[in-house]
Amino acid sequence: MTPKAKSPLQQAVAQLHAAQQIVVFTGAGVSKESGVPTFRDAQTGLWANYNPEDLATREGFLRDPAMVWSWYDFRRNRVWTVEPNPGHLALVNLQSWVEAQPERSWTLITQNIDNLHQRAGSTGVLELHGNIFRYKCLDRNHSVTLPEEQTSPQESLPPECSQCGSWVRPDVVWFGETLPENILNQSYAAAARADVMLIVGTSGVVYPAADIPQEARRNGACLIEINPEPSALTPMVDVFLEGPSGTILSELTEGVLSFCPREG
Ligand code: BJW
Repeated sequence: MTPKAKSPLQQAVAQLHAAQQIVVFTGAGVSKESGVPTFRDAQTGLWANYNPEDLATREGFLRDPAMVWSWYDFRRNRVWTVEPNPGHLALVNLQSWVEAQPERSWTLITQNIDNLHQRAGSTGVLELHGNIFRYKCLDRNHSVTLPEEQTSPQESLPPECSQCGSWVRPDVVWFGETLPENILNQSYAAAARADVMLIVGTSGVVYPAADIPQEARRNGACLIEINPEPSALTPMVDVFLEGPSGTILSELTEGVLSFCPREG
């Protein structure tokens, strides 16, 4: 009797179980089931007529600082009030399993600025595009601390830096800006030594972040992708797990933790 072909999920479980260096690369889709719209989801409400790619720039901020500040205010409040979802939690369980075994290593790289991986319990997260809960000033990158409750009920101008007087902005990476060098270097290094890279919920269109899975591929890693739809990275992956990451990551983690090599 010929053995039954493995499903994509079984293939992914077996690859993860065999891997020593496991790297996860996430995008906005991993937070979708928490109620956070993805970056390229249609804008709603006040910002329905704006392209997010025009707002997430220095030029957009200088053109209309009050509007861009309140866009971030709105998004910060939204992510503050939501909870990590089963996908974030599954990654925490997978990290614990990996780190309980000295021969294995774990790196979680995220493009997300929403802090949800950390709130779920992930540690050592490499944030490529910054964090919406941190602030710096526009001209000199002075780090700025603001009260947690920083919501302006209506559009209002951003605060000014107490050291240089320039606008305060979120400490995120806008288009045309360079990514934090040490985080980018650590991400490339992790990608280069990965045995398996798990790519979750990203369109894979924003660079240089989207080059990180490609670095893993160039160095021989097995790429496993989770997404309800094909992305720009799908043509290069080994295993495509189609569906929402909350469900698929839970199944994948359960599979890895209960994997029996003789049956797999
Ligand atoms: C689900 C799901 C579920 C749905 N479960 N999944 C090379 C080629 C072309 C262009 C460039 C290039 N190099 C540089 C550029 C320019 C530019 C760029 O990439 N542009 C492209 C858009 C064409 N890059 C830059 O400007 C970067 N800087 C740079 O290169 O500096 C060097 C330089 C400096 C000066 C001059 C020249 C060069 C900076 C990029 C910064 C990106 N920042 C943002 C905004 C952060 C702040 C904010 O949020 O406001 O980061 S843009 C935005 O995109 C955000 C995200 O992190 C990033 C990636 O988006 P992501 O996560 O993939 O989200 P989506 O919405 O695109 O996709 C969601 C996915 O989820 C989809 O696939 C869904 O199917 C899926 N999904 N439900 C799982 N339940």
